[in-house]
Amino acid sequence: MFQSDTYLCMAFPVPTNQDAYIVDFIPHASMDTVHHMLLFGCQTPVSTSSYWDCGSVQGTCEDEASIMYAWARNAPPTKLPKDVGFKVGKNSGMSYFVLQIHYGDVSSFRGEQPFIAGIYLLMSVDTVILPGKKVTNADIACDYTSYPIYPFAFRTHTHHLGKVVTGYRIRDGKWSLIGRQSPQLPQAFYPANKEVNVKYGDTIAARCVFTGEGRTSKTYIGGTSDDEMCNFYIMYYMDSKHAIPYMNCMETGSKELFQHIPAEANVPITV
Ligand code: IYT
Ligand code: CU
Ligand code: CU
Repeated sequence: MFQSDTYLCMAFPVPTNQDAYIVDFIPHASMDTVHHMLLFGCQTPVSTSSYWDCGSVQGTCEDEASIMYAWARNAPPTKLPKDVGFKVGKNSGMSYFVLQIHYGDVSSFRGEQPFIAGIYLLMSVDTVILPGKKVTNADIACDYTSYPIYPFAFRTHTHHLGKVVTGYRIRDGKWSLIGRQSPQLPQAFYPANKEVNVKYGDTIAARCVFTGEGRTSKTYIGGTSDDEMCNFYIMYYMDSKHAIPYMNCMETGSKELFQHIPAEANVPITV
C-alpha cells in the first residue's frame, strides 16, 4: 500500500493549555509495517484535520519544527534521563505534536522538571559531492557560547551516500567524541558519550563522510532521496533555569580546525 519514500504525517494538539513536560516516549509500532517514526513539536502544522504526505523538506510544519524523538526498526529506544523533560504547551511554542509515519502514541506528561531536554542540530547546507569521487567530507563547526549542556543521545542523518557521521566537542584544542554512527543503520537516537558536556567557549563539530561512487552527476543538499543531507543531532539536557530547547549550527568551520579531527572520523562503519 505505501511505497518506499512515502512519509505520512499527522498532527495532535498538545492536550493541555499549561506548560507540560514530556518525560517519556512509548512507541506503539508494528515492526512489520513501520520503518521509522519521527516526533516533532511546533506551533503550526501543515494540517490539523487529517493526515498528509510530508515527504518533502518543509513537509511537517509551517513554522520551525523541532525533533523530539526518533524511533527506528531494529534500534533500541532512547530513554530521557531522570528529571529531564521536553517542554511543550502554549508558552513554549509547541502547541502541536507532529508524528511522521503514523502508528504512534505518546502519553507521558509531568509538571515542571529540574532539567529541560533539547536538540542541537548540526547540518551542512552547501556540500557538493562529485560523481565518482571516493571521499567527500562535509564539515560543520560552531563556537558554543551558552549555558552548559549535557548530551545524552545523538542521531545521524544522511541519504544513500553517507558512510559515517561523527560529532565532537573541542575544548582547549582537544577533540572529544560525542557520538559516531553509520547513517545507513536505523536513524534512531543512540546513547552519547556521557563524559562529554559542552560549555561556554567550547566548539561543537561534526563531519559527514560521503562517497560519490555510483553517481554520474553532482549531488547537492536537498529534500529528495537523490539529494543528500548531513545532519548530526545532539539530544541534551540543561538546567531548567536557562532552558534553551533548540539550537543549530550551519557553519563550515575552518580548514585549520578540521586538520586536527581524529582519524576515526573517516573510518567507515561496516553495516
Ligand atoms: C537540509 C537538511 O539537512 N534538512 C534536515 C535537517 C532539518 C531538520 C529540521 C532542517 C530543518 C528542520 O526544520 I526538524 I530547516 C532534515 O530534513 N532532516 C530530516 C528530518 O526532516 C528531520 C531527518 O530525518 O533528520
Ligand atoms: Cu524509515
Ligand atoms: Cu534527509
